[in-house]
Amino acid sequence: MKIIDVDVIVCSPGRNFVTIKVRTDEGIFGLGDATLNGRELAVAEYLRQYIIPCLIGKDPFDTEDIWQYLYRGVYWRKGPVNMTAIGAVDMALWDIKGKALGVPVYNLLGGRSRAYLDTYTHAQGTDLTSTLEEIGRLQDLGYSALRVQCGVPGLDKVYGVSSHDKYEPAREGERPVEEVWDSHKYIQFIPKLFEAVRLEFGIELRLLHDVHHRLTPNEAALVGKRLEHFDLFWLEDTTPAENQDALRLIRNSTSVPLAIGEIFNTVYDCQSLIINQLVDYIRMTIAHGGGITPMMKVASLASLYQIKMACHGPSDLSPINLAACIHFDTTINNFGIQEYMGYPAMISDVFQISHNITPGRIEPSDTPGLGVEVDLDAARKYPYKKSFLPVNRLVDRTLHNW
Ligand code: KDG
Ligand code: MG
Repeated sequence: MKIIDVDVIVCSPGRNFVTIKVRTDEGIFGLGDATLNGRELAVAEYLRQYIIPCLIGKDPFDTEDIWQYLYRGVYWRKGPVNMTAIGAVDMALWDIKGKALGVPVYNLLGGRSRAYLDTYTHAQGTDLTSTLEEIGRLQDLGYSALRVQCGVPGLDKVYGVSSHDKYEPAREGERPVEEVWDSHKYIQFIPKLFEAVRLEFGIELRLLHDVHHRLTPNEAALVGKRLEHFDLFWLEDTTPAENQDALRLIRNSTSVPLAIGEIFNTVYDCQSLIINQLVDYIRMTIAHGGGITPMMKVASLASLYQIKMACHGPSDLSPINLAACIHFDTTINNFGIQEYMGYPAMISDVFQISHNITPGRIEPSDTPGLGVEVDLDAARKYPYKKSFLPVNRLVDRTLHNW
């Protein structure tokens, strides 16, 4: 079998997605998600100009060699644009392999390690009252694991907590909107949030919280300690990931489980965190982590240290990435939990999935390949809309991490 052509489709059914369709001389095609929130066209053009010409004529079964060719062969390694493009190609090739052999991708990776996947979703509100209401609503729907985010009193907007009901921080426009941050206000408020949640809902709910890289190592240690007795499932991205030693300070100060890695692109971004056992969950996802091929290696390394994989699954990645995560999660032994935020209703015009998704749970399907379809005619009805993630500043306008 040979690759003969690759389409790059950019569409916006509710938000922007970059999709690739790898075509073969045998009529079988594979789908990949190349979406990088706020930088979509950079990946699309990188694919068109540099990656796709190198794929023509290659055998799509050679997933390892093609991955090495695209990663090591290029000389310029790593980076989110590069790795997202490679990730999309890799997942599309696994899709082709599965379809050609008539098996779901998880059967090519090691088979089923579990019957279903636990998922968590987002519960958020602009203030304490609306956040508690949202948790109650989601719990009634059947969710038992929730990422709880709440507007901080005195701050206008907090990483994606907006007036509308869904977490959607990207905003249409020619340049990013700006948000304002105050770590002191946040640190004072956040224990009150979790105290109120536990008081109202008891100890059964699994609670997750995302700090979104906002704190210094010492502030993160303090927050971890103050949240310890609320028994969190995890505390995510407490500090910017570039300084991996920061995690040692946090780890030595608190037993709160730590998650990190949604912006990581290679195993090297988490190698020292894993072998030094400084985190509990790795949040790399298939698209941004360079595909299924390298992510299986990350999972294997993490498994040696009882660290679990918990793929980033935001609605700014398409159902194709989610499908790739589902196959990966189904097969690895060290699966933690899968994030599933849901999508705007119009997404199903373009993407059709075969997995059974219910509140708090995903059951993988045995459809050959990744088990997801894309309707290209429908995609054309939703043209790309330039959007950016926000930029974040302190009250005195010093630039801070978003
Ligand atoms: O594009 C950025 C979002 O995917 C990110 O803000 C979501 O932090 C996030 C999460 O944990 O889902
Ligand atoms: Mg996150």
